[in-house]
Amino acid sequence: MTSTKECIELENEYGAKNYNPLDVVISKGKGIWVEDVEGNRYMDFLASYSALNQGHNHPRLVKALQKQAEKLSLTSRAFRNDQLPYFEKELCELTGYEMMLPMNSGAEAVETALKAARKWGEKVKGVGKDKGEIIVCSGNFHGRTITIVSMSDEEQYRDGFGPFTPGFKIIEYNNVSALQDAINENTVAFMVEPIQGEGGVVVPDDGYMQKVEKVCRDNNVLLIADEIQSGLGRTGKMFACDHEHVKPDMITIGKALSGGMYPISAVVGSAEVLGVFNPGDHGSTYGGNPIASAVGRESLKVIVEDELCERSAELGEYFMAELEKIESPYVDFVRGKGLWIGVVLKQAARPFCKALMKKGILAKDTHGNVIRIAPPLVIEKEEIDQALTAIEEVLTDESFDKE
Ligand code: IF1
Repeated sequence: MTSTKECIELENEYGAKNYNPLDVVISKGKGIWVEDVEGNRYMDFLASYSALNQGHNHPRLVKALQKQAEKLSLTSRAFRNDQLPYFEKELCELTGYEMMLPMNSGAEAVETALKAARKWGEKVKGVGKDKGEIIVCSGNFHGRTITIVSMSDEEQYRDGFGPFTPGFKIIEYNNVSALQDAINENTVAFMVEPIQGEGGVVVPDDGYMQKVEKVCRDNNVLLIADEIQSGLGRTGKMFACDHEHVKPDMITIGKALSGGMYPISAVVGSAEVLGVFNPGDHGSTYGGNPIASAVGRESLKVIVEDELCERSAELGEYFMAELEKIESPYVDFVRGKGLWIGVVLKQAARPFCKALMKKGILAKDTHGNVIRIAPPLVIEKEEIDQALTAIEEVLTDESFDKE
């Protein structure tokens, strides 16, 4: 019989060591709940980095996947399929953009946006050939391809992977004048996370995105929001940019675009920008395939019809207020938006995540000292209360070493 021990041993023997997961081997999921191979139940407070906003195995998504899989799985984009056109239309209508381009992983959506921005720079803005510059922020996380780690300032993500793609400038996050100062005649785009995930759920000052939008507009620089993690309800609005009524030139979307059912990503944007692509310029074998398109369509409907944005806003506010009431010697402060909360500790968060796991809550530390709390948006208030009891026990347990 499969056991936790056996699974861990097999991974240790055969798997590349690019992860160091908590030692829980999950075999089943439903809503916010997962079960390990020994039958222990846990609340999933990571939700696969917000891919599971709709919860594990949402029945409508399982059905959409099964139904399409029985009919047609892949055509490649050399031929057309009867799902992609509707996915394109529905995503554009939901987001208010003119065009979309489907890919698979988040990193591919980011690469797509970078390519569109560079090409727009050369062909529309009139920046010289190979001269386009793209500005990004310190502490960013946009994925792990060589080009994307070329824009990272996290040493571990880059170490050993050079030479890097040129043409990027890194400025301080949450600093509008740094953006103004970094722009020159070759700047084609500014790419930013409206809230930084990997950085530890870092929420910028109110008005930051609005000011950034104005600076970009005034300088004919594209604003690209990476909403792969922050989008699709996580922060209490469909997109984090909606909190400030900001409309970027492009948005990258991924993760919850399939509710965990399938790797699906997309870029949405104006016709002026995404219109730069001609046949043969860009693509992907699986991008926009019928299963992805069918699942993507249903995922969007679930977000709207299950009112996941509203739930995230309401329950997130409640959760954060209750977390703030916990008197813990270890907690520095709590921050976040919607059901995306960082409990910032004065010390390493991993031992606390391990203790939470023993109490049936799977959460992940980030940025060393932050406990990231981001459950599926289908969570019930009673489940939050149940979790709060466990979280309070852990955060007030005196047996942790104070560092
Ligand atoms: C891993 C972090 C989260 C993302 C944004 C693009 C991507 C991601 C804003 C790329 C991916 C993930 C991937 C996951 C860890 C993770 C992460 F801690 F590393 F930063 F979520 F906070 N833009 N985020 O957050 O999407 O290519 O992975 O589909 O294991 O690397 P992807």
